[in-house]
Amino acid sequence: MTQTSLSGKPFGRLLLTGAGGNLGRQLRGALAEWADAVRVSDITALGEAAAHEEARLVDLSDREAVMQMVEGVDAIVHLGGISVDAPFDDLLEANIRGTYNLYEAARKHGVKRIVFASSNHVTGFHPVTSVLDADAPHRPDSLYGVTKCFGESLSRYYYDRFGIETVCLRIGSSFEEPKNARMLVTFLSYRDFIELVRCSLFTNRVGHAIVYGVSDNPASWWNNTKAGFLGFRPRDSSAAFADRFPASAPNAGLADPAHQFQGGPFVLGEPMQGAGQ
Ligand code: NAI
Ligand code: 15L
Repeated sequence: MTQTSLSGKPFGRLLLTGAGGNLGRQLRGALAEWADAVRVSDITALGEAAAHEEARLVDLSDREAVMQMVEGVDAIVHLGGISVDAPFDDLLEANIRGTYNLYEAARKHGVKRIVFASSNHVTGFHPVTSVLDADAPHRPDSLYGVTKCFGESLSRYYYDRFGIETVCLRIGSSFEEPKNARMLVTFLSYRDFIELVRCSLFTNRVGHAIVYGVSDNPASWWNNTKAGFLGFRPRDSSAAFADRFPASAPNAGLADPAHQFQGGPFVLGEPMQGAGQ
């Protein structure tokens, strides 16, 4: 962890990509406590910048703009990109080229730690009867999931070759509340998400780590024992929402692929080549 703060905060400057999105908006407040300056970035409106924030409207696929955006930061929380399945050409620009641009910029500017928002969809074609850990093979359930596999592999390479540490967060379903029966298993509360990012930034040595981002739910498909060194202890649970989805327990309807595999409805998508196709 870099210690370049003038005020005693753990970081001098953090970069948050995807700051205008669902999770970025949740994290912005917490980052203020952790760094003197927070560079917030997105292609969408970022709202009013707080005194400690530096707002940058940057498309991750723009190599030169990303290079400038990364200059002078100590660590990066990379949430930016397309967060659902989408046409390949769009995913290629935002998630593949964009993540490559970010890691190259990190290498050139000497950034030592990145927290990468991966997804449970890197292993979405594992059956709901399996319990997975960090060593489970990739079984992406969509082109979107494939782009997150790329991010996990890219970050592995940048660690092995250049020593840039990454924690890959295989986030489950992080929203205000679970929206369906599947999310009773995959739910990650906003509070637990923020704590997971905090652990990922503050743990002394992380190397290249993989952790499932999930709250302490009654049922689980994921075992985080191998990421125990991060010290992540979820405090929330989907239990309080269980009575909202009584008819469809997570393992019900096993003939339907959307119930058979962990990725849920993502497993039923079809590859789209370009916008509108
Ligand atoms: P979101 O879609 O609300 O936010 C993503 C942000 O990235 C958006 O504000 C969007 O404008 C920005 N973005 C898209 N393309 C971009 C580009 N080319 N250049 C710059 N910015 C771009 O998604 P959310 O929920 O905030 O998720 C954040 C990250 O976490 C995403 O990478 C997503 O794939 C991942 N994730 C989220 C989960 C969840 O349940 N919220 C579950 C698993 C993964
Ligand atoms: C994801 O990767 C998506 O970003 C999010 O919108 C949800 O669909 C989530 O997975 C999920 O699996 O529920």
